Amino acid sequence: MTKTFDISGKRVWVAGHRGMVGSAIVRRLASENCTVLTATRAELNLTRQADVERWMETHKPEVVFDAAAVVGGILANSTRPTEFLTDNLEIQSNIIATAHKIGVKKLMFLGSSCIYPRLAPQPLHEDSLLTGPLEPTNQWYAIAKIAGIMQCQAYRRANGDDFISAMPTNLYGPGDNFDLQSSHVLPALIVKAHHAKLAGDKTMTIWGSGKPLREFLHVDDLADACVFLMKNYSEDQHINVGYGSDVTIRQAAETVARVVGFKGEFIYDTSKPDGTPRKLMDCSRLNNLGWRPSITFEQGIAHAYDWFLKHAAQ
Ligand code: GFB
Repeated sequence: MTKTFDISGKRVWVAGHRGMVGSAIVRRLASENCTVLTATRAELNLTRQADVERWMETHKPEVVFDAAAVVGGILANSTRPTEFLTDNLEIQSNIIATAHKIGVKKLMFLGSSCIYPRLAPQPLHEDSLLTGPLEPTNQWYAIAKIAGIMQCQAYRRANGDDFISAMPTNLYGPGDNFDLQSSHVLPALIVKAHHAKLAGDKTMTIWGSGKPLREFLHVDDLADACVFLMKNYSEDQHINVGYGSDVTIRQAAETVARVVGFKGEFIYDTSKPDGTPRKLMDCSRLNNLGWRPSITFEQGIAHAYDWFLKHAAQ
């Protein structure tokens, strides 16, 4: 059952506001009549429970968007398991448990499409959670995110707390990480195509076979969906947030190359992992509530490239 939640006049904490998702939520909240709270890393170490309790007890958020997490692409996920598991478990558990303790009125926990089994039926329906083995390259992150969903459900069931979970598909946009070792695929392709174009290179390298399928959502669409769900969704089950269609990595690279103006060939480095073959989300539950994305993939890539040129290009 859904019910409307009013955020106007409330103190809204965006945990993780320096990240791509958190900063997009802060931008989106500028058009809502609420007080946005943020804490820098220097002010608050989210892995320390006592610090999180102290900060939340002092600042008294009434609404929380939990967008704070250690995130990264396929290589970072598979090579830094302790950060992706332990740090994320600590951060989310501290925030969610303290939100319960201080009586936060509503909390949204943000996860990822990697929570679903590697070979779950496509498109991925929310009911597929915990029906099979995870994709090994991101199992640490996935387990942390699954624990976050369960923690919200536990507080809801035991105490009636209005804690919800939203699971976005692969995201991109302003504020993305453009470091080639730790980034996701789209920012990496933007960097590679940009530098190849400037250097006059005839080729650029793509990891893996280019065949995996990925669904990409612009982070400003995600932020809009998060505010929409905060107002309109109040259920135990997590809810998918996606774009609605997917492309192969090769097609994504072609779009990036077109936008950036790289005209050479792609070389596939198959020593790098492909990861999960496909993770297109079934967003019928979200769509039936009345939300749809508004930024096309090509528009979104042009926007992301423009942001990269202004803020991250070297
Ligand atoms: O975006 P990505 O790193 O993560 O990689 P996942 C997506 C696909 O793009 C993989 C290929 O098949 C990569 O091999 N790819 C091609 C590249 N070239 C590149 C490149 O230069 N850099 C990168 N990074 N990939 C992540 C999970 O999985 O998705 C996280 O690791 C999270 O846990 C996130 O769930 C949304 O889509 O495979």
